Amino acid sequence: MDIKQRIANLTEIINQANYDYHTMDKPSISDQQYDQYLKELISLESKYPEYKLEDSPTEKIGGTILSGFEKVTHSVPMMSLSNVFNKDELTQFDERIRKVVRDFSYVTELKIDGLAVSLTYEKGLFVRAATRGNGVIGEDVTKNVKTIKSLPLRLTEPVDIEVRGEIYMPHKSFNQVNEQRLSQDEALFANPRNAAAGTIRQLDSKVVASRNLDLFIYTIVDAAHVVNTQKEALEYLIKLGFKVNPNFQLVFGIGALINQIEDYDRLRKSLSYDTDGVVIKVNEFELYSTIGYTSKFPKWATAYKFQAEQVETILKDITFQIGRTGVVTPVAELEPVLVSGSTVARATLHNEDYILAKDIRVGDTVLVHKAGEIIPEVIEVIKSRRTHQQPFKMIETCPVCGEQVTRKPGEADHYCSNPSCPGRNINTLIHFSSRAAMDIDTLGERVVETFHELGYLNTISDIYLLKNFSTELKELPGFGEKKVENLLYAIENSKLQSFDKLIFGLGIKHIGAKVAKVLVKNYPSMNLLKKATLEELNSIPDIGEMIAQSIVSYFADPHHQALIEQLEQLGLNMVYEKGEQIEHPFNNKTIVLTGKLEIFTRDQASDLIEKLGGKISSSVSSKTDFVVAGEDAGSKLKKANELGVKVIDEQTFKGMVDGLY
Ligand code: 1X8
Repeated sequence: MDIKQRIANLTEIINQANYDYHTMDKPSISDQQYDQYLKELISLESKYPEYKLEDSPTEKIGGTILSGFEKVTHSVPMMSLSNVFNKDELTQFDERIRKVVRDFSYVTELKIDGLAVSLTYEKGLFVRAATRGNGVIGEDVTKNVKTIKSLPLRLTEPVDIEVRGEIYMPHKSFNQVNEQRLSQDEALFANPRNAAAGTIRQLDSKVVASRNLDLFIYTIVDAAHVVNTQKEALEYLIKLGFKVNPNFQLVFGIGALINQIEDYDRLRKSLSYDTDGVVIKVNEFELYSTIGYTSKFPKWATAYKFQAEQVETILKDITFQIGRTGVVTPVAELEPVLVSGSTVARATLHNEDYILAKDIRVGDTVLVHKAGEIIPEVIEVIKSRRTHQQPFKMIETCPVCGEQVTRKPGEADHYCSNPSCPGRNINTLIHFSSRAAMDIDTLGERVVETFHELGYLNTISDIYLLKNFSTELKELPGFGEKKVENLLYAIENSKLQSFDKLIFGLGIKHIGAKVAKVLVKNYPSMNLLKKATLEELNSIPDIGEMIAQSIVSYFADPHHQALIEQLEQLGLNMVYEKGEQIEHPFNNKTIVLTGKLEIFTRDQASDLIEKLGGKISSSVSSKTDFVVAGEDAGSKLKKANELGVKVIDEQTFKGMVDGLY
C-alpha cells in the first residue's frame, strides 16, 4: 500500500477508535493496538508531512505553545439562561409560556457544570473553538479543544455548522490533577469547574491533553434551518458524531416536568461529573419568536438549579483558629458526616456576628453544606431540636498564646493582640518542615496552608498530631490514602532529625542553620540549652549579644517551654550526637544514583552517601543536588541535564568519598 493511503487509513481507524472509546464508551480495539497505530501514524506524518490530513488524530496529543489567545466575535451571541430555584418558580416559568402558546413540549437536559464553548465546522471539518467570554466576544481556544478525545475532528456529513456545548473535567481527571498538584506543592483547584476553566486557558496544549477534559454538545446555532425541534437537534448532533449527554427527555406539562427534575436530582449523585441543575427548553423552534427574549435571556428556556447538598449533624464544639494576620476564626467541630461525597468534621463559622445572627450554640443540630468549595459551612440551626444549649460567647483570650483577643472597631473579625502569637504564624510551620530544617518534604507550603485553613495545623506540635486525623485527611480533595500515609510517615521520620535542625526549625529569631550548629556543639541537649545564661552564651565565639539575648528570651517564654515539653513527649530527638555533623559536599544533599556502577555496589554507594549526611532519592527533580551516573545511564541522566542538575561520574564520586570508608 502506498504511504498516502496508509496515512489515510490510520487516520480513519484511530478517529473511529477514539469515537468508540470516548464518545460511545465502547472500546473497539485494544490499548496496545491503538498505541501501535498511533505510533505508526506519528512516524509516517513526520516523514511525509505533505500527506498529513486535516482531521489527523495526532493533533490530540497537543504540543503547540501559545503566547496568548486571539479574540473571536461570536456569529450569534452566546446567551446565558435565567434561573429558577424551586418548584414555585418553575411553575411560574411554565405559566408565563402558557399565556402565549398552547400545545408545546419541553426537552429537559442536565446542566453540566463546566464552561461553555462554541465550535465551528466547515465542510464537516473542525476549524475553531471559542470560549463564551462576555457572550459577544470570546477567545480562540482551538488548539486546546483539539486535545479533547471525544471531539470529532471530522463529522459524518460535510456540513458547515456551528454547535455549542460544555467543556468539563470528569471527577476522575479532577482527582488526578489535584493529586499531582499536591505532590508538586501547587495550589489545588477548588472544584472541577475551576479546574476545567484553568486548563482551557493553558498556553501549552500538552498540559491540556494530559488533563483529560471532556465535552458535551447541546445546541446547534441557527438550528431552525436544519431541524424543527430541540429533540431533533440533539439526535442530529449524535448522528454527526458529537458526544451528547444521554440523559435528555421529552416532557409534557408541568407535573411531568417536576417529576423529571426529581429524577435528575437522584441521578446526578451517581454521575462521574458535576452537574448544577437541569436545563429546560421548549422543544418546538417555531414557537421561539412568539415566546420571545428578554435583553439577557430567551424566555423559552430556563435552568433549574439544584440545591447544594445540605446534611444534618451535631455541633460538638466551637474552637478557634488563628490566621496568618492574627484574625481569630471560630470553627465548628462536627460529628463527622458525608456531604457531597466527602466526610466533613469541621466547618467555618466565619466570625462572631455570623454565629450570633444564626444563634448557633454548642450542642445544636445544624445543617452543613459545601457549595462546591473545599471549606464546608454551617448554614443554619435546626431550632426545633434544641434542648438546653447555652448561647455562644466570643472568647476574650487567645487559645494559643493566652493574650487578649479584641475586635477592631468597624470590623467583624477579632484579632489576637500578640504579634508573635505562635498560632498566627504559619510561616513558622512552613519553616519548621522545610528541607533545611526538619525536612518533611511532603509537608510543603500549600499543604501547610490547606491544613491550617481547615484547622488541623496551628502550632508546630500539631504536625505530630496530624496522625490522629488520618481518616479525615484522606477524604480531602487531592489527598487520598497513599498521599496521607506518605505524609504521616515523613512526619514520624522527622522525629529523628538532628538536634541542630530542630533548633533551627523552631524559628528562633536570629538563629540560622549555622548558629544552630554552634549552639548544639556547646549545648548538646535541649535540657542544657534551655538553661543557658546570657553570660555563658556571650562567651561563645560566633555568638553575639543579639543572638544570646534572643535565645534566652525564647526559652523564658512559657508558651515556648510548653511547646518544647510537648515535642519532647512526642519523641523528637533533642540530643546532639557527636560525629554526626560532617562537613562534606554530600551533607544535606539529595543524590540520585543511576546507570551501572563498577567500583561500588549500589548499596555501598548509598550507605556512603548516607553516612556523609546525604539523602538518596530514586527520581530526578529540581530538588536533586547530584546525579551519580554510571555506565549506560538513561532517562535520569537526560532529565538531570535538562534540569541543570550537577552530574558526576563514578570516578569523581570515588574521589569525593576516598579515605572516608
Ligand atoms: C448552559 C448549559 C446548557 C446545557 C447544559 N449545560 C450547560 N451548562 C444544555 O442545554 N444541555 S445550555 C446553557 C446556556 O444556554 N447558557
